Amino acid sequence: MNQYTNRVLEGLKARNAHESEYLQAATEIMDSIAPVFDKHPEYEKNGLLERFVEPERIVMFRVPWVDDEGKAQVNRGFRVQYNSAIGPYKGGLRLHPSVNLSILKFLGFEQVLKNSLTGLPIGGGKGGSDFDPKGKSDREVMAFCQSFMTELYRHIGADVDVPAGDIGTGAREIGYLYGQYKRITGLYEGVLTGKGLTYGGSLARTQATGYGLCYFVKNMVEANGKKIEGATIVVSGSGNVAIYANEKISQMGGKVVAMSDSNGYIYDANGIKLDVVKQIKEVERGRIKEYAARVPGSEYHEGCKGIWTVKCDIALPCATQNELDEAGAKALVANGCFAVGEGANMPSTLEATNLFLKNGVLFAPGKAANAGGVATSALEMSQNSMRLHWTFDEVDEKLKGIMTGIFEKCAAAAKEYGDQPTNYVVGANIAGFLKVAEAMMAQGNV
Ligand code: NDP
Ligand code: 2IT
Repeated sequence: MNQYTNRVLEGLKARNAHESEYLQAATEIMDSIAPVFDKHPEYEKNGLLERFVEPERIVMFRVPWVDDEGKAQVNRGFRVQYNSAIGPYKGGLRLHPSVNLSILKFLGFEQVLKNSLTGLPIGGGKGGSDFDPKGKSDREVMAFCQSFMTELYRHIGADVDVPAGDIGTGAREIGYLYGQYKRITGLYEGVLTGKGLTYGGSLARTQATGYGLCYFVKNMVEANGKKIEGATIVVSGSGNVAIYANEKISQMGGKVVAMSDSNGYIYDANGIKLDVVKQIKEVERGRIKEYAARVPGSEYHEGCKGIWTVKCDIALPCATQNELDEAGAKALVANGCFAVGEGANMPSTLEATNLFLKNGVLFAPGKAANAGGVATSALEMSQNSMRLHWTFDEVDEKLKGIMTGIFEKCAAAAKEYGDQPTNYVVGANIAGFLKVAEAMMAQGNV
C-alpha cells in the first residue's frame, strides 16, 4: 500500500472503529487502488481519496408501523447516498434484521465501483432497514413499506436516487414501495427498479444478477483455458441471485449439486431440480430443507457453511457477506475447485479471497461479477425515460455485452497495474475507481 492510501485507511479505521464490514471493504479497495496514485499525483493534491471514501449523505429515520395484533412496531430506516459523480445514486434496499450502518456503508462503497464498471451513468447508494419480512403477512409487509416510503420519498427521484431490490426486497416489496411513492408525489416515474412488468418493470431484471454472474464467469474461465460445460457447481443461497445463477449455469452445461439458506444446505448428486426450488422459495416462501422431503435421493444438512465441503469445480456464493471464510476456502481448494464467482456482495472474507488468489483459483469479485443486476436496473431506467419496452432477448443481449465489457476492463486493469494478470480483484477496483476519480476531478472540489 502506498503512503496516501495507508493514511486515508488509518483515518477511516480511527473514525469508524466499530464498522467491521465497512472497514473490510475499504481495506480491500485501498489495497487494490494504491498503484494508481503513483501515476496520478494530482489526486492526492486534490484530496480525492478523502472525498471518495466519505458518503455524500446518509439519512436515518424512524419507521413506525402496526402489526396484525394491532401492536405498534418501530424499525430503523437508512439510505446511504455514497457518490453521485457519474450519475444519480443507484443501489438496492436490504430488509434483514442484521442491517446496520456498517453493512449499508460497505454495500454503498462497493456499489459506487460496481456501477462505474457497468459503463452506465449511475452513481452509488444503498439503503434498507432492520425489518425482517420473514414470517410477516402481506399486510404487515405493506404497512412497513408504506411507512418506510413516507420518509424516503423526499430523498429520492428518477434523476436523484433510484433504489431497487436486495436481500429481503423482491417484487412484492418494490410494488408496495412504488405505490406509496406515486400516491405521495403524484409522479409516475422510474424512481425504483425491479418493478412488476405491468407498471414499468424491465423484462430480464429478475434473472439479470444470476445470469450476469454466469456470463462473467464464462468469460473468465474461457480466457484461462477452462470451461463450464461438464463442471460440477455449488451455489450458496436460494434467493433471487442463487436461483437464476443456477438456471443459467445449468443451461451452459454445468451441473449444480448443492444450494442453501441460512439454516442449512441440500445436496443432490443428480443435479438440483430448479423447478422444485422455485416452488419452495418463490411461491411458498418456504425453507430449503423441504427440498429433501420432496426429491428422493437428495440430502439436507443443518448449518449453511458446510456447503463449501461439497466437492465442486466452480463455487458461486450467492447468499450474503462473509459466508465463505478461510476454512471454506481451504476445503474448496483441497477439493480441486478451479473458479469462484461471487454473486453476493463480499461473500468471501479477506482471508478466503487471498487464499484463492494464492492458490491460482480464478476469482470473480462481486462488484464485477454481480453487476448485471444493477446494469439491467439502469436499462429499466432507460426504458422508463423513453416510455417504451424492450423484449427479453434485447435486454439479455445488452446484459451479455455489458458483462463481457466488465470482464475485459477488469482483465486490462489487472494487466496494467497488478503483479498478477488474473487478479480481477485489483482489476475491478482499479477500473471502477478510475472513471469515478476522473469525473470527480472534472467536477472540482465538491
Ligand atoms: P434474497 O433475499 O432473494 O435471498 C437471500 C439468500 O441468502 C437466501 O437464501 C437467504 O437465506 C440467504 N441469506 C441471507 N442472509 C443470510 C445470512 N445472514 N446467512 C446465511 N444466508 C443468508 O436476496 P438476493 O438473492 O437478492 O441477494 C443475495 C446476495 O446477492 C446479497 O449479497 C445481495 O446483496 C447480492 N446482490 C443482489 C442483487 C439483486 O439484484 N438482487 C444484485 C447484486 C448483488 P434465508 O432465507 O435463510 O435468509
Ligand atoms: O447489490 C446490488 O447491485 C443490488 N442489490 C442491485 C441494485 C440495483 O439498483 O438494481
